[in-house]
Amino acid sequence: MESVRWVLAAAGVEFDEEFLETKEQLQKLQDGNHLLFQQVPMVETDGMNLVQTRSILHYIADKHHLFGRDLKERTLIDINIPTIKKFLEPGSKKKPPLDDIYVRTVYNIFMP
Ligand SMILES: N[C@@H](CCC(=O)N[C@@H](CS)C(=O)NCC(=O)O)C(=O)O
Repeated sequence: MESVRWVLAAAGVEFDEEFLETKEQLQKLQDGNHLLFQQVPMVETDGMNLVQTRSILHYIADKHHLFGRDLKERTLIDINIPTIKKFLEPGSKKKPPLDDIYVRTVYNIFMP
């Protein structure tokens, strides 16, 4: 979910967050048919209940022109999303290996 907050912030979109703190809150969403696969995160936007983190990221980034100018850029971004999620998200338990070329590549792309 952190990555969804990031892309919303990068896009300058203001949003309200609802944190689920009890099983009953999740159950209520599931029972109300709000979640396509019965899982969160879910983002309500443009009349849709978007689920699946990567799809949410794609939608918001594409809508706000943050998802590359062409197919090559989009693919580069797409390739790097799992690495960003794994290593760079706050709270991530995995730390980037010092000499990992993959991680350096991501840093160079997003933090040149
Ligand atoms: N593939 C989903 C996975 C989402 C997921 O694992 N959600 C967990 C919470 S972090 C969930 O809703 N668990 C409740 C359940 O499966 O009943 C995504 O990428 O968003």
